[in-house]
Amino acid sequence: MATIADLRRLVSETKPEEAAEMTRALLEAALDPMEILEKGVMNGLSDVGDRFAAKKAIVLDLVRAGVTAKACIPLIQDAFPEGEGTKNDKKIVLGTMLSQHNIGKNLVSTLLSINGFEVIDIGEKNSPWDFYEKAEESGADMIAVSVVFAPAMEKFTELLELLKELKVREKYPVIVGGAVTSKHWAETEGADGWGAQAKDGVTLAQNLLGTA
Ligand code: B12
Repeated sequence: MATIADLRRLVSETKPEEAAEMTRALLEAALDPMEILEKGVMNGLSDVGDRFAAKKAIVLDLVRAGVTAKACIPLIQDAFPEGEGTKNDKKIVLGTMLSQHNIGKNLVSTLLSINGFEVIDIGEKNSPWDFYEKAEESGADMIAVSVVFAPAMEKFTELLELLKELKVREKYPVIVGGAVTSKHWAETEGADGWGAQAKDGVTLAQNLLGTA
C-alpha cells in the first residue's frame, strides 16, 4: 500500500511522474491532503535542500525538486476542503522578496483565497518598493511576504523601514514566512506576524484584519 513516506522518497529522488502518481494514490486512499503536502512533498523538498546544503546535490536537483513539487501540489490543492471563512472584503498583497522560490508563496495564496481573502499576487523577485507600490495601487489591507532565501531577509527589514519612512507603516500590517525565517527574527525586525506554515497565514490575516 502507498504511504506518505513513499511520496517523500519520490520527491526527494525528484521523480515528477511517479510522485504525481503516488500523490493520486494517497488522495484516493483518503489520506489528509495537508498531511500529504507537509509530510510527503515538503519533507521531500527539505531532503533535497539538505543534500544541496551538504554539497551532495546541485542546482539542477533543486530545479528538478521544484518541478516534482509542482507536479504534486495542484492535485493536493484540488482536494483541500473549502475554507470556513466566507468571502470578505480584505485584500492582501503577497509576493516573494527577491527570490524565485514561489512554491510556498503559491500555497499561502491558495489558502488565503479559499478562506475568503482577495489575494493580489505580485509574483517573484520583488523589491521593498514593489510591495509598497502594489499595496497602494490595489488599496490593500495587508502585506504578506515570502522569504525563502537569506539575502531576502535584509530586504524584508528594508520594506518595514520604507513603510515607516513613507508614513504608511500603521496602514499595512505586514506578515512574513518562509524556509529561512523564524519567529524570533520576525519579531525582532518588527513584523506584525510570522507563520511557519502556509495555513498560519490565514490565522494571522483573520486576526490582524478582524475577520475571524
Ligand atoms: C525547490 C528549490 C529551489 C527551486 C525553486 C523552484 C520554485 N519554483 O519555487 C530553484 C531551482 C528555483 C531554487 C533556486 C535556488 N535556491 Co533553492 N531551494 C529549493 C528547495 C529544495 C525547496 C523550496 C520549497 O519550495 N520548499 C517548499 C515550500 C512549500 O516551502 P517554503 O517556501 O518554506 O514555504 C512554506 C513555509 O515556509 C510557509 N511560508 C512560505 N512563505 C510564507 C509567507 C507567509 C506570509 C507565511 C505565513 C508562511 C509562508 O508556507 C509554506 C508551506 O507551509 C529549498 C530547500 C528547503 N528546505 O526549502 C532550497 C533552498 C531554499 N534554496 C536555496 C538556494 C541557496 C538556492 C539558490 C541560491 C541556489 C543557487 N546557487 O543558484 C537559488 C536561488 C535562486 C533565486 N534567486 O531565487 C537554499 C537557501 C539557503 C539560504 N539560507 O538562503 C535552500 C534552503 C537549500 C539549502 N538548504 O541550501 N531553489
